Amino acid sequence: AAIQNFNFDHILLNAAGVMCQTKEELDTVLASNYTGAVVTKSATPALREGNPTPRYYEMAQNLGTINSMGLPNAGFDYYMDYVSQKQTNKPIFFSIAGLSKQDNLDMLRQLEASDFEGLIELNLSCPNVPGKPQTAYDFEATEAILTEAFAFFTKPLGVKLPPYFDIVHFDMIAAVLNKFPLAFVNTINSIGNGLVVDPQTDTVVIKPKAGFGGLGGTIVKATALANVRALRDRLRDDIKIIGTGGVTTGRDVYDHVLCGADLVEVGSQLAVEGIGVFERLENELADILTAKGYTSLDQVRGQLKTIA
Ligand code: RRO
Repeated sequence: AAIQNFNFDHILLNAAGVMCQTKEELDTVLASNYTGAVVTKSATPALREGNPTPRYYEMAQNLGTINSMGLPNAGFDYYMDYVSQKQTNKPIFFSIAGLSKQDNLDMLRQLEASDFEGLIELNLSCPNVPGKPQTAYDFEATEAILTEAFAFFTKPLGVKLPPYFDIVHFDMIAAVLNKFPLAFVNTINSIGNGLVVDPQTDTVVIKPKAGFGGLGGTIVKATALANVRALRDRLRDDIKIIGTGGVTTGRDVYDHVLCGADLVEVGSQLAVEGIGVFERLENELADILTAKGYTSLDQVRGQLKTIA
């Protein structure tokens, strides 16, 4: 797969937030023989500790995860230092998630002026910072920040989107995104503000926001596929799609590609299973392709059938 001039030798990588907060974790993802790239934890201008713990929980039977991490990260300079000293053949996605438009524009200016030669992912969809709504649910605010960003930004830029749940909203976000020279969109971030109950104790399972948090894993797969498919149908061909959400098996990777994903990210299942997940998923995917007689994922991409 490719995004602009970047080639990816493997379709899988981590989703932002998972195994990417420290340099050691980023090295682990980069060192895997089964990852095509790495994405850094969404950065804010200054280091953040994030929300109080417990702030992450894995549901029984691998149904999924709920988190309200609250954007814990080592700060913009830490990740800039990491990418500037790193020697690697794999593309790096530098994720940023400012708490204001100004923070995002400041970080974009620094990235533009830097020697960083990778891709930039602007996270417009963090659901977990109290008092800060998910920007990409505000179509005017999304258009405003992209307008200001592309007035000076020339490096390959994409956006991380929240899930949408209405056909009109798919139309509206696509109409905004198609106005800009985006390299990619990444869909979906967690389904914001779910709530999980512990049946033994009748309590919520995470502390921040009285138990509300972003959902990931198995239970979000159908929503993720719908968003990948809906955006592939609506966005310009040159805007590539990273499919994220609900990937626990090779079949899930295959389904994302069927719906139009160019690359596929693993979040919850990477947290649950560890770095070995990439080898397992790639092998499971290869077995499916072999069984179906395909020699390349290019034969699968976007080929989802509908019922006449
Ligand atoms: O750190 C988080 O709480 C977080 C972020 Br920034 C995000 O974009 N998505 C998510 O599920 N958690």
